[in-house]
Formats: sequence, C-alpha cells, structure tokens
Amino acid sequence: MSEMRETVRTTCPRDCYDACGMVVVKKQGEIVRVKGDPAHPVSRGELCGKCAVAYNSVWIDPKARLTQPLKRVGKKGQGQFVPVSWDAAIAEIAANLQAILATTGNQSILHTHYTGTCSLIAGFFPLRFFNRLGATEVDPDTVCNKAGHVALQMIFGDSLTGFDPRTAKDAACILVWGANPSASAPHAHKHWLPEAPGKRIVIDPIRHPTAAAADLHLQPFPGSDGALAFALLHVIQREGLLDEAFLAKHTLGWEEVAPILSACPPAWGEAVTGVPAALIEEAAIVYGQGPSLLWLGQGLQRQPTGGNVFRACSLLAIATGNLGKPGAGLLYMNGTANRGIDSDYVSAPHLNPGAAHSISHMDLAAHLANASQSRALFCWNNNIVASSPQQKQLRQALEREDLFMVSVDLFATDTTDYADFVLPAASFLEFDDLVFSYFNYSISAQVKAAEPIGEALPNQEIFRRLSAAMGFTEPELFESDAAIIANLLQQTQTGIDFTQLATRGTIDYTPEPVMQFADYRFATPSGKIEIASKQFVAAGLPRSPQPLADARPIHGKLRVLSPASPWLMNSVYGNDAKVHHLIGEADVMLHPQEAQQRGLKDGDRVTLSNDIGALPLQVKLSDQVPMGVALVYKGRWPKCDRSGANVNVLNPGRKTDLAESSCVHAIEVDITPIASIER
Ligand SMILES: Nc1nc2c(c(=O)[nH]1)N[C@H]1C(S)=C(S)[C@@H](COP(=O)(O)OP(=O)(O)OC[C@H]3O[C@@H](n4cnc5c(=O)[nH]c(N)nc54)[C@H](O)[C@@H]3O)O[C@H]1N2
Ligand SMILES: Nc1nc2c(c(=O)[nH]1)N[C@H]1C(S)=C(S)[C@@H](COP(=O)(O)OP(=O)(O)OC[C@H]3O[C@@H](n4cnc5c(=O)[nH]c(N)nc54)[C@H](O)[C@@H]3O)O[C@H]1N2
Ligand code: SF4
Ligand SMILES: [Mo]
Repeated sequence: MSEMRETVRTTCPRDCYDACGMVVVKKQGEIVRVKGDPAHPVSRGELCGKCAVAYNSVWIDPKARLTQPLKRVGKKGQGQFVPVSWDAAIAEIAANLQAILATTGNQSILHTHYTGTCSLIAGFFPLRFFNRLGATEVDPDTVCNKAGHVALQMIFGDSLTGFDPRTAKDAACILVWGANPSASAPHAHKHWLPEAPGKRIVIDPIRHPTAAAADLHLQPFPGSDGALAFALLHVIQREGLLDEAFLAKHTLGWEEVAPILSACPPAWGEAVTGVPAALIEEAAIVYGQGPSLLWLGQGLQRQPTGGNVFRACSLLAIATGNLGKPGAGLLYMNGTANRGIDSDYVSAPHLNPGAAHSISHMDLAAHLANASQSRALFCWNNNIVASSPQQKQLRQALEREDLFMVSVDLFATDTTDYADFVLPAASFLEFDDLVFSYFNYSISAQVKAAEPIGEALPNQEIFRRLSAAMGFTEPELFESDAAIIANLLQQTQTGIDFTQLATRGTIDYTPEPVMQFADYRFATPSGKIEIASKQFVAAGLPRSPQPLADARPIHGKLRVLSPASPWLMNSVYGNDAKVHHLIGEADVMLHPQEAQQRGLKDGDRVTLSNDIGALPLQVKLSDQVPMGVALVYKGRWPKCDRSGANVNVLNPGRKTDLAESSCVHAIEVDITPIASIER
C-alpha cells in the first residue's frame, strides 16, 4: 500500500543571494522534511545550515508559530494577548485607521517593511494597500543598502543591473569587495567562487572563510575603502592598464579624478588603509589586466562615507573598461526589472492619493517618539526592535499608549510584543509565489506545499481583507495571487506558465549569460557613466569621488562590525532552539593580540558601551578579526538573551554621506571587563 509520500519542488525566498531550490517531502499530507533540490544549479541538493535546521523545526512547528490573530491585553512590550477572530481584528484595525484618517491624516500612519520574505507577492503586494492609504513609508533600504543604490544610480543610472554570474567562466579575476559570501551567499561561496577559473581577490577587514580561501586578501581598516580604491587606481594608471578609449567614449568626469591619483601611491595607501603596499600593487595588476568582475557588497557601504566608497570602488570597473564584455562587469544586486518585471505593477504607486512620503530608518525612533508625527505603525516583514538602530529609544517610543500598532509576522518577536494587534502570517511553504534571485538571472516558483498553520494567512490576503474593511474599491487591491503570478510571468516573456515553472523549480532568464550594459547606454542625464556630476553636488557630496578614509578610533575605543552571521538570516532563526545552541552565548570576537593588550582572555565577560547604550558580551578570540575591531554578529533576538538587547542597542543610527542610509559598521565603543563579582 502506498504510504502517500509526495514531494513538492519550491524555492527559498529569504533575503539571500542564493535563492536555493528546495524539495519538500510530505507523508500523508504532512511536511516531514525540507531539503535542497538536487536538480537546482545553486543548492545542488543542500540548503545552508540555518535553513536546514529551521525549516525542519520552528517554521513548521505550530507551537513556535503565530497561529491566530491576537489582541493586546497587557502593557506594551510585555507580549500579553488574547486570541480574536480575523473578522474582529480586521474590523477594529480598520476602525482605528479610519479615525486617524479623519483626524491627523494618512501620513501619521507609518509602515515599516523589509525582506522577511522576498517572494514578489508576499514581499510587495501589501504596498498597494499602503499606497492607497497614502501612509508614510519607513524607507526600507535605508537600514541596509541605500547609499550604494543611490551612488550607482547617479553614476550608471541603474543600481539593479549587475553582471550575470554565469559570465565568471570568462573572467580572469573576481574581486569581492565588502561582501561575505561564506555567510550571506553560502552556495556562491561553496560552488560559484571555487569553480570560477579566474583569480579571486577579497577586500574585507574580516578574514572570513571566503577571504581565507581567496588568492589575495586585502584587509583594510573599516571605512578606508575610498582611499584604497585610489591607491589601486594609482597602480592601474602607472602600469598602463587604464582603458583610455572607454573613458573617453562612455564616461564624464575622469579628468577630475586623474590628477588626484599621483598623490595616492601604494605606500600612501598602506599608511592610510593598513593594506601592505605590495598587496595593493599585486591586486591592482591582477584586476587591471582583466577581464574582471567586481562584486560590491552591502556591508561595504554601511560606512559614514558609504556613498563616496561606492563611487570610488566602482571607478575600478570604469577606469579599466571592465564593463559590457564577457567576464567583465560590476554587481551590487540584480533587480527584477532586468528579467522584464515592472515593479510598479506589483506595488501600484499610482494608488497613492497624494505625494509619496517616506522617512529614513535612522529617524524611526525619533519619529515614533513624536505623537504629532505618528499615530499608527504597521510593521510587516520586518523586526524593527532587533534590526533597527537606537534599540532602547525605539522600545521607549513603542511603549506609547497612543500609538496604534499592528504587527504581521510568523513568530512572536521582540517587535510583535509591542503591537495592539498581531496578525499571523503564512510561511512561504504555504502559498504560491515567485522568487527572483538578486544574484543570478533566474526565475523560480515558490509552490504551496501545505495549508497555512492554524489561521495564518499570506501577507497579501491580510491586506486584501483590510482593503475591503476600509471600503477601498480599486481592483488592484483585490487582484488574486494566480492573476498576479500569470501577469508577472507574462512580463518576463519567457513563455512559461506557473504550472510548468513549478515542475521545473527554477529557469534561467536567458540560455546564455546576460551582458550587463551591452549597449553602453546609461540611464543618466548625459547617457554616459557620470563619474563626476552636479547630481552629487546637489546631494551634498563633492562633484567627483575622493580618496577618503575614516579617522581611526582613539582613546582605546574599538570599531564594531556587525555583519551577517552564518547561522542567522537577519533576525530570522534567532528563536530556533537548535540555532540558539549553535550560536552560543552572545559574544564579541577580538583579535588575540587586541584582547591580550587589554588584559582580556577567551570567555571573559565584558561590556561594550557608548553614548547610546551598553551590551554585555562574552569575549571570543579570533584571528579573523583585525586589531582595533570588535565583531558582533547582527540578528540575535533580544528577548532570547539575558541582556534583553542585541548589538543595535549600541547603534546611534548615524547616517551615511548619501541617502540617509545606515552606517552601522561605524559604531565605536569602549570595552570594559565585567568584574567577576557582577557576573
Ligand atoms: N547591527 C546591524 N543591524 C542591522 C544590519 C547590520 O549589518 N548590522 N543589517 C541591516 C540589514 S542589511 C537589514 S536588511 C535589516 C533587516 O531587518 P529585518 O527586515 O527586520 O529582518 P529580519 O530580522 O529578517 O525580520 C524580518 C521579519 O519578517 C518575518 N517574516 C518572515 N517571513 C514573513 C512573511 O511571509 N510575512 C511576514 N509578515 N513576516 C515574515 C520574520 O519572522 C522576521 O521577524 O537589518 C539591518 N540591521
Ligand atoms: N547568513 C546570512 N545571510 C544573509 C544575511 C544574514 O543576516 N545572514 N542578511 C542578508 C542581507 S539583509 C544582506 S543586506 C546581505 C548582506 O550581505 P553582504 O553584502 O555580504 O554584507 P554584510 O554581511 O553586511 O557585510 C559583508 C562584509 O562587509 C565587511 N565590511 C564592513 N565594513 C567594511 C568596510 O569598511 N570595508 C570593507 N571592504 N568591508 C567592510 C564586513 O566585514 C563583512 O564581512 O546578506 C543577506 N544574507
Ligand atoms: S537562506 Fe540562502 S543559502 Fe539558505 S537555503 Fe535560503 S537561499 Fe539557500
Ligand atoms: Mo539587508
């Protein structure tokens, strides 16, 4: 007799470069195993460690998930709720919104969202509702990557068209600058990079596993990449590796950069960045000879001069003409538009009754503390208490009794604890959707493998119901998932329908690698690459990129880097018992010599502190970390740690030089031992 085993092929929609193909094994209708799809070119049968654990535990565990709409009964922040029906929750939320619309108006309703799930419908359809409402959007990219986006948009007219990773077969060099694939793109680290025939260069203050496996690892002091780029360009110019013809034909402003290069020899580079001059020479020549790929990481631009850093670093590709030919190119991220998708179709900005209004995540805590600016907050796909700056101030603001708050999540997070209503979201295993990798030029099906747990609903269905309760009538607000999927697949012009895509899992957008900027037409005002422009001046930057490096910390302070942990996905999985066990006690990684100089040893308890907060941590020695730096991974759940806080309690929310974005990798702290009596 058949034991009714079946498998469903689907795709991981986490905020991850890899977008792995997966197989869900079911027995008698129940999910029994979630694993990698052996046929998928990226995952090759293996999920990353964190997903292999959590998709087989908390994500499919009704006891760990939110299963019913909840209404607050306790004090804000205490997480005390009673279950209510969907109808009651939706009706009461709509009534509150109506009252606010009638008094303080739509812009006093804020919503924060990000990449809790990156599938297209669950990730973006709710924007139709908030656009219709005319709510204030907390600009999602400002907590992550906006400085880099805006810099590249100003230079190339586009920040979302990157090289096609398949072109690595033609590259003599791959330079990974300020990204950590070993954590943030584990399969690119495991397969793509090692299989590429070219030399691998990594530029990162941390000697993470991708850096350790590279042919060359340059370890600059954080925030000194602008200067390092100029030192590399000095060598490239000296060695005759500039592509003068390319510069003359396709760019504007090189003449403003060239005269600066003579002042930036490798010895100067070494003094300013800490990278040995010989290594600067070697890397410049390998890259300059090309063809070369340049991967600009998101960690790279979370620096006070992150906009300038991106301008300076992208000069490498521009000055050597490493664009528009096989094995050449630059990548920040690949957006859906380069697979034919009209993102405005999904988010429907035309529904906004007025002008779109947004604020930076760096201003969120202050904005929420001000009752005249904020009356309601919706938080969906986003765990702001764990991820946003000024953690303590944010918590205080969220305690406001007159702030009406709604959270939509799969789990009871530190953020949902403050909500008036918590709405349970269905997971990606529980509805159909589409996933577009932001690294590879692929298109993937997210396929429903089980019914939603309890009463959970996909984000999109929650906002359809809210639209109805608000009395909105625009058809865009009620479009079905099936219709949206069909429409999106049609936009890709691949000729595939969802049933076919679900069978195959993932398809390549084109059979051959896409050539980035093949036509050398750039969506800038001049149609050329704008190295220097008055757009930058209008944004408060110099006309051209500068050889800048941040001042190093003084008075014994350390610079905190808090990048992606290999075991967490932002804060996702922080509540999984096995993951929690694997990541162990909250720690700060220090270079052994740094620790020794401060009289600290492995396992000591210390407090990191600055003007904004303090965080107790355990010292862990690691020679991955350079002198002067403290490595504290992002993404732990505050309430799962004794301190009730994570690294963002130390984050003052300082803004980058461009686009009001996060420069979280510039936090400075004092480190003090916790006397044994206080332990
Ligand atoms: N110190 C420090 N802080 C950082 C960073 C850093 O480098 N250092 N990095 C920043 C960056 S790059 C980013 S992108 C942000 C990320 O910050 P967040 O967007 O807050 O990321 P997550 O912690 O993953 O939170 C996503 C939430 O969405 C939920 N979720 C998952 N799937 C769904 C779904 O289908 N529906 C709904 N409604 N919810 C879902 C998850 O359970 C989780 O609670 O953090 C930033 N914070
Ligand atoms: N496992 C896992 N994967 C993730 C995430 C996660 O939390 N966990 N988060 C996802 C998200 S939201 C994002 S945005 C991406 C981010 O993924 P990445 O683009 O890889 O960015 P980060 O991990 O923030 O930081 C990458 C590297 O930047 C380095 N860095 C910091 N400051 C500097 C500097 O001044 N100069 C240079 N050269 N390097 C610097 C850090 O040391 C770190 O190794 O990863 C995604 N993937
Ligand atoms: S998080 Fe990334 S590496 Fe892990 S399974 Fe999902 S797509 Fe793959
Ligand atoms: Mo991010």
